[in-house]
Amino acid sequence: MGIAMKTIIRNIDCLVTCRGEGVKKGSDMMDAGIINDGYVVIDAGRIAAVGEGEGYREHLKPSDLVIDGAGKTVTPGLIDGHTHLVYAGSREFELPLKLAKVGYIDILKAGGGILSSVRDTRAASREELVLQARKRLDLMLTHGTTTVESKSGYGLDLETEMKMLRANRLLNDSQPVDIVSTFMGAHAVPQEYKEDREGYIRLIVEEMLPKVREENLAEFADCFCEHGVFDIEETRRILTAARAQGFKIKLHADEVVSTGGAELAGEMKAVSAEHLVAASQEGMKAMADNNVIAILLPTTSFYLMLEKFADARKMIELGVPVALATDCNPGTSPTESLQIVMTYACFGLRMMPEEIINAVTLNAACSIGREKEIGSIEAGKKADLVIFDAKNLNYLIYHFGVNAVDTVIKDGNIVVKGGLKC
Ligand code: IZC
Ligand code: ZN
Repeated sequence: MGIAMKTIIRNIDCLVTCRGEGVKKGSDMMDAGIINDGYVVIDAGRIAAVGEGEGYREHLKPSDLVIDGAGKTVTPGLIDGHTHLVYAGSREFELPLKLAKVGYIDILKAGGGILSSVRDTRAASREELVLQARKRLDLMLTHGTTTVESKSGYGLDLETEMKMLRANRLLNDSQPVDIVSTFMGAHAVPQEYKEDREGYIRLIVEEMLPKVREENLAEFADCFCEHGVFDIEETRRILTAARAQGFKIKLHADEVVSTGGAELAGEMKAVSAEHLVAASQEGMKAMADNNVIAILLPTTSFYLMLEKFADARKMIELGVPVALATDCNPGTSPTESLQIVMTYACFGLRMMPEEIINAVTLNAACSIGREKEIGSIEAGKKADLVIFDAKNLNYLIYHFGVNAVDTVIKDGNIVVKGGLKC
């Protein structure tokens, strides 16, 4: 990619800066730092200045690229803090089972669900995985996502987990979207260890974690803490070992039933707990007390046909910082679009547009430890921005099911124009 041109976006009807000191919670989530008639100056891949009205003129040189923001909403590049980006195959054949009300965990227990994706992913080469994931990243980018967290966990053996994490690294180095890598060998117990859970946990703790660390292939470790998957004791053990080996901690907690995952996230001072549809109030309080970020995944609740969504209003009331993500995966949320998630967050989680945009930008950046570099439009940060064809923030969430992206700027370069990848 060439040297980024100095660029000025001016006359922006709705400039949503999401500026702020660190993670936002409580009523601060309503502050999206909106500037009407705003401008942004981008230089050498960074944001050089942000302001209002004609103030951009003092920065303007004849050689600058000038973009007109009339009728547009400009936001920080969207950040997808929870995905299972790298996998082979798909699970559309599970649709009739879902409609027959066979539960997600029951499908898994019968050797389907995650284990079906494990079979496909083990059988695929690293090149095939990269090719398929790159298509998803292209879609993410054209839908406004500029940074994505990507979990392993469809290998459940050393070789395939490493293959997935190496795919993350190759992808990070070969296309515009930045990837933050999470090791999730504790996504399920593989078939061959069905009668020997202890053996699988030891494999994770004694072989997989050290090898992933040695090759520096993941920053975070995650565990699917759920009834019928890994229980609280097993999760505590796996994540304690991960932390001791230098990983930052995340957990899939209370997705279907409450097992005390949110409480454990608080106890362990995890960076984030994710899903939380069935989280207890005590769990939410433990998260608030320990500043654990809730990553909510409303399209997954929709797709699992759960009776309810996570209680975002209660979490915000209790002071839990909330982020939102797609959960992009082949089983429970096959979508690349954070825009869809934003609409579901509004109608399913009853979050306000300002809370929602903070949740897919600054708070999402905090959930992956990148808040110093990305997540808001502030001088000094990376120039990752989206220009939406929406006259204001509410409109962006109200008009749904289609892609509102006009332009995406990544590291100061225009990478999507007129909704199409450049
Ligand atoms: O493949 O089912 N919840 N893991 C935990 C998933 C959803 C992904 C999957
Ligand atoms: Zn997940």
